Amino acid sequence: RYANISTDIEELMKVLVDPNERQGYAWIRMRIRRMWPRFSKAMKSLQLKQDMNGRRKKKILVHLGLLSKQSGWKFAESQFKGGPLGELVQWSDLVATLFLLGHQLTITSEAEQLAGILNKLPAANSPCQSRKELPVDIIYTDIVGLRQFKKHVKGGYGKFSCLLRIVDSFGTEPAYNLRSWAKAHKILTTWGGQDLQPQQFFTMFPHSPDNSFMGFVVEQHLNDTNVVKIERRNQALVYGKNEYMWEGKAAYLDVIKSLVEIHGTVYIDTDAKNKTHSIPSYVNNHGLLNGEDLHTLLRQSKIFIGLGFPYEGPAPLEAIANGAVFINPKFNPPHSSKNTKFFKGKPTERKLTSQHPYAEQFLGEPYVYTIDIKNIQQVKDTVSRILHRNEFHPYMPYEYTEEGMLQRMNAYIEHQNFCQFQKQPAKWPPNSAVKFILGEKGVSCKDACWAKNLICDPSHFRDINSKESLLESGATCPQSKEITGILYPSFNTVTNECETQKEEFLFSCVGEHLELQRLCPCRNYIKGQTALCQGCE
Ligand code: U2F
Repeated sequence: RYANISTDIEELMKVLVDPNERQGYAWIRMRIRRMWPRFSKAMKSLQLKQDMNGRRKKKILVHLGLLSKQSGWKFAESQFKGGPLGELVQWSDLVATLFLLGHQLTITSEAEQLAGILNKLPAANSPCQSRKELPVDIIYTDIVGLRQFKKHVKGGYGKFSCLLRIVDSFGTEPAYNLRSWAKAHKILTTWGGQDLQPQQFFTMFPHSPDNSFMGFVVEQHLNDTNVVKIERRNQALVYGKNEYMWEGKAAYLDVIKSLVEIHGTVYIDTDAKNKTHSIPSYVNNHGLLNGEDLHTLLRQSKIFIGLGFPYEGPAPLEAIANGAVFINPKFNPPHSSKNTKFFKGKPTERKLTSQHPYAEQFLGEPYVYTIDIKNIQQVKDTVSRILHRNEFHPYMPYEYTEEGMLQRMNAYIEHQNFCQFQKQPAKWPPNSAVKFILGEKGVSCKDACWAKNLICDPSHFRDINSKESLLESGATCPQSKEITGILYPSFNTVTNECETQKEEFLFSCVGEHLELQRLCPCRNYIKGQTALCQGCE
C-alpha cells in the first residue's frame, strides 16, 4: 500500500485521543488545529515541488513517554501552567507531519498501551523477521518511552531497537551512547548508554551532526489572510514564562525599561502560598497567553528579551519570524554539563555560548544580538540601535517552516534504515554528495567540515576507516594501528601513524585532539535545509 497525502484533520483527531482523563494531548491538539491550514497548504506545495508518489505507507507508532504517568514529570498537568512546552511543540509537529505524509499512525503515552502493541512483535529468535510480520515499521519515542520499551520487549529488545527514533532535544553524543565506553570513562549518565546508532536520536536544533536533526515548525501568521496588520509599538517582550527565570535580572531590565515599555507573559500561580516577587512592577504582565494572543503580542513588539533561560526554546525563533529582534544573552564561560545544573547528566559535551546558539550562529544580526547582559552600556546601546530602526523584517529559515519539516521527515522516513533484517535502501546520503577531508590538527570533524562549508556525515565514516583512505587524503604514515575512541580515523602528527577506528559505534563528528588530524566524511547541504544534501530530498 502506498502513502497518500492526507489533510483531513478530523481523521487525525480520532487517533489523538487521550488514554485517560489527564488531558495529556490537549495542548498538542490545540496547536495542531491552529496550524493545520498552513500545514495542509505546505503539504500541497511540497507535492508540487517533488514526486511524492510511490512511497510505501508505513505503520508508525508514536509513544510520548514524557506524558505517561510513570514519567512523574507532570508535563500533562503543567501544560497550561507555565510548564515546558518546547517538547510538546516538537511532538505536535511530528504527529502532524507523519499524518500529512500519509502514514498509518498509532499514538500512545502510557506504558500499558505500548505493551499491548509490542507484545505482537515476533520472538527475537524467530528465524524470519521480514517487515511483513512486524506490527510497526518505525517507533518515535523519547528516553522515558525507550525505558518502557526495553521493559516490555523482554529478550527481543536488541533486534527491534533498530525501529526506534528517539526524540532527544539536546542530543546524545557517541561517547555517551556506547554504554561500555561511557562506563569505562566515567561519563555514563541516566540518559546515556542506550547503545543505539547515534543517528537514531532526533534533536531539536541541527547542533550535533552525529544525531539526526528533526526540528519543529516555527509558528508565524504574518501572511495569513485573516490576520489584521498590527502596528509595531515601542515595546519589548520578555522571554520567561516562569517567575524564577527573572531572578537576578533586575539591573538588566531596569536599563531596558528606561528606553522602552516592557511586557511579559509570566504564569501567575494564584494558589501558591509563598509568592515571590521577581517581576518588577513596571512590567505589563499578560499572564501565560494562548498561541494566538502571544503571536499578536510578538507582532506588536520590537524586541524579544532573553533572560538566559530556558535554553534553546522555540520562542526566540517565533519572535524573529514575527519581526521582533531577539536579545540573546552571551555565556562566558559557555554553559555545559560540566558547569551547569540543567545540563548535568545530559549525554553531550556541547558548550552553549549563549542562551540560543542556533539564533547566534545561524541567524545573527540584524535579527539577533548576542550580548553580555551584565554589560549595562552594551545593553543600552543595543536596545537604542534596535529602537531607532524604521523597519523590522521577519526571518524564517526554510528548515523551520511546515514545508521544510515535511520535506526533511519524509526524506528520513524514505532513506534511513537502521535494521539489518530489512532490505537496505541505497546509500544515503549518496557518495556523490560526500567529500573526504583531512582536518587540521586539533580540529573536530564537525568543525573541519564546516570550515569548508560542508557538514560532517557520520554514515560515511566506515568508508574511510583505513590506512589507504588516510594516505589518499594526504597523510604520510608508514605504520597504522587500530584504536577504540571517538577520534578515529586520524593521522597522528607526533608518531606519524595512521590510526583507524576499532569500534564503529564510536565514529563521531565531535571530538578533537591537539596531536591528531582527523579524517572526516563531509557532505554538501541545501541552504536553509541543513539536514539534507543537495538532491537528497
Ligand atoms: C524550552 O522549553 P520552553 O517550553 O521553555 O520553550 P519556549 O521557547 O518558552 O516556548 C515553547 C512554546 O510555548 C509557547 C511559545 C512556544 O511555542 O509560543 N508559549 C505560549 O503559548 N504562551 C506563552 O505565554 C509563552 C510561550 C525547550 F524547548 C525545551 O527543549 C527545554 O527543555 C526547555 C529548558 O531549556 O526550554
